[in-house]
Amino acid sequence: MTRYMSPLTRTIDLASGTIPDAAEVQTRRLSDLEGLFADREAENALRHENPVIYRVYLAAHIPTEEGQLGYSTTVIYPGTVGGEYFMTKGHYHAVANRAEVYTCLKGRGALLLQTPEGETSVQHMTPGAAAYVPPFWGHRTVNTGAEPFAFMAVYPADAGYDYATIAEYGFAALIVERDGKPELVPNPHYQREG
Ligand code: S6P
Ligand code: ZN
Repeated sequence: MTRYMSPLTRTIDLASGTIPDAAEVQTRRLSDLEGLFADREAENALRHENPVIYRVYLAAHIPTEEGQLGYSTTVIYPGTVGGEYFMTKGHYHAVANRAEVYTCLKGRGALLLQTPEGETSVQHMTPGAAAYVPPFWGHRTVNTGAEPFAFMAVYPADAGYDYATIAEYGFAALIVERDGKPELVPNPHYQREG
């Protein structure tokens, strides 16, 4: 007999991108992103302040089994570290062929994607933009605006997270502020995988 899961609804506060009735809120401070910003001196200078870079609001604790979908919102605060915009840690999915959809709710940002071979793609995110993260692409979001940038993610609940590959090799490109505008530049610390 099929065991039916009960349908559920969460409310996204569209003014802020938060989910006030979230099952879990994850707060990521600068110290949680240690070594991910390219300018290590600038990162050190901000170390004692340890600002909150972003928060993830997990709508519900969905079972992490095939067929289920997880969903959450992410709010990235405005700011830069050595000119590099505040951003998420970034990850591949542990089950690498799992895709995902990001819908921008608020603010202005960029979705930076890359293949394991280092091919890069940038998707610009303003409210209403619904971006597709195809299977196998690593993904990171960046707040390129002056206000909080928020988006909703919907993903296979069994996708999981591979943060280790990004921690070891980094992203091939960075998004930095130049003359008040975002610019894509090569990451001097990037090593090709493998
Ligand atoms: C999950 C999805 C998002 C991110 C969130 C934070 O597959 O891509 O919910 O988890 O935006 O980013 P990160 O890289 O710290 O998990
Ligand atoms: Zn993901």
